[in-house]
Amino acid sequence: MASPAVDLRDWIALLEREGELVRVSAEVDPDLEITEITDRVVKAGGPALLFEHPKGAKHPLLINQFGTERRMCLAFGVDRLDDLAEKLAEILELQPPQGLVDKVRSLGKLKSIADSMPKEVSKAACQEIVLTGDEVDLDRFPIQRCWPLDPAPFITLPAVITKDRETGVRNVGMYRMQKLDRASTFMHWQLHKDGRADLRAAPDGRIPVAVAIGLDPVTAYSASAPLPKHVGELMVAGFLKGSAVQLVKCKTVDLEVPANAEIVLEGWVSSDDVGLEGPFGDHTGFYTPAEEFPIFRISAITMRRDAIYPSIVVGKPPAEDEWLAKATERIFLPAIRMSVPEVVDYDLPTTGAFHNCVLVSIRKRYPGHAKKVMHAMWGLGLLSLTKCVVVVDEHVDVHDYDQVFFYACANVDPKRDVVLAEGPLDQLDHAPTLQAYGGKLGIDATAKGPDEGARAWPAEIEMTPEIRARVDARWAELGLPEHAGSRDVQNGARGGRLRRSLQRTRR
Ligand SMILES: Cc1cc2nc3c(=O)[nH]c(=O)nc-3n(C[C@H](O)[C@H](O)[C@H](O)COP(=O)(O)O)c2cc1C
Ligand SMILES: [Mn+2]
Repeated sequence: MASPAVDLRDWIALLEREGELVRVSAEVDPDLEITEITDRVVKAGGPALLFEHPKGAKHPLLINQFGTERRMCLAFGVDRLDDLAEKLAEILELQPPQGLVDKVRSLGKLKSIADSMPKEVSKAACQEIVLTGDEVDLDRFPIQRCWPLDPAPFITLPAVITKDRETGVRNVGMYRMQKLDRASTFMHWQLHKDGRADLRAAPDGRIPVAVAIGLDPVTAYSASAPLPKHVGELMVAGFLKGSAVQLVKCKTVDLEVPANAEIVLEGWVSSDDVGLEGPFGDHTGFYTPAEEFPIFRISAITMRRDAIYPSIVVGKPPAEDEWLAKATERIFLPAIRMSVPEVVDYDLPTTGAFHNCVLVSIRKRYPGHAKKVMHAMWGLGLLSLTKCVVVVDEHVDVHDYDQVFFYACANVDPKRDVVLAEGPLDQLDHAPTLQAYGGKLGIDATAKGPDEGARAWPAEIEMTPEIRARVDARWAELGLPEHAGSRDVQNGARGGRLRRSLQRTRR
């Protein structure tokens, strides 16, 4: 596998070499039309699209760069997304070294962390062109109006950079930005997000903000990663890329931005400069209603010559953001295991819009263990917003939704095994009675015994390994269809798309 792309252009070239990109030279309208074209291509598992002539704009638009597992793996330079988890697990589980060989190996790992810290450079491609004052003009970019009830165009793939006044820790978050006019947008950082916390903590209620648009795919991904507030996204991006993110000082605000960005917006956000943002056709599959958010006043636009503007459309799943979320699911598994080591694996179904449902398999050891894990999930980072947690035993493949459904039905006495709780919910969820707060459902679909109030648990039906091996060996001779002989056909489960494609490793 090649190492990850160094910038967006390098990434586009890689996609093109791999047959993963189609250039569209016909003029298309960023107002709704690009959404309709892209949504069809995304849902068909099609290629990234480079719209070379978006109507009314001076820059081309890249979309669907993340839309398949293969492209996501190309982005990270891995064969499987699980390889990323293994890389992180090595660091997280670093033990005191035993012998000399062990010591040398640990030093190598520590060095790779040290080398991951962002580095400052003095000259950057993202500042080849600098526009200030009246020259600041968002109209030059093909900003998409994504869905019919959206009131305006939205910048959908930004990396929004702020700093914690107290600790100096830099935050990078992906928060959509509704265009207000040539030189201002809204800043949609939600209740539970770090960018918003940085504004809340500013003594004078005003902070500088820089927005990097058009990054290499790993750095762009890192803006969407739900890291603890004190962990820098750019350090993680550097670690995942295997080379430090290079930063350059902004021209009009006291912040640094990735030097390789195509476009940078610099400016200010104040807590008393707000307005009604939205509605917006969101990843929930519904329009999130208009709500008050702060306004971002742009003091400068800096960019590369011939800057390329990247975008993404969220909507009814599956959409392009599916694979950004799947990368997060895989990358965070070792971190979850640090706090909840009994977790074997977990899955956030795309159709559950990620925060609606978590399926988790555990090594169950004591009465109430599944219920303990539900509460752990409801206490972990942004997983705390999860509405429904289904817990299954370690032998169940959580990526095979038919299997999970089988156990969630077969192993459950709703009176005994269902937990109803309350807690914080996603701000965008339209269903709860109150916004951002409401009910939670836990389903214990593990096997239970008398120590949990069940009767003696029956044995599950399984064929012996000897007979299985014999039939495997004889399949060809039987003259039956080849695919029916696959071991995947067990428990009545057909095996989900994800299971087939991701080929998990278990520990
Ligand atoms: C395409 C896309 C769009 C997103 N839009 C928003 C948004 O508008 N507001 C928001 O708060 N989070 C949004 N998110 C989720 C955040 O990027 C994510 O929660 C991230 O962890 C935020 O960074 P933070 O943890 O540093 O706050 C979006 C994620 C993706 C992939
Ligand atoms: Mn953060």
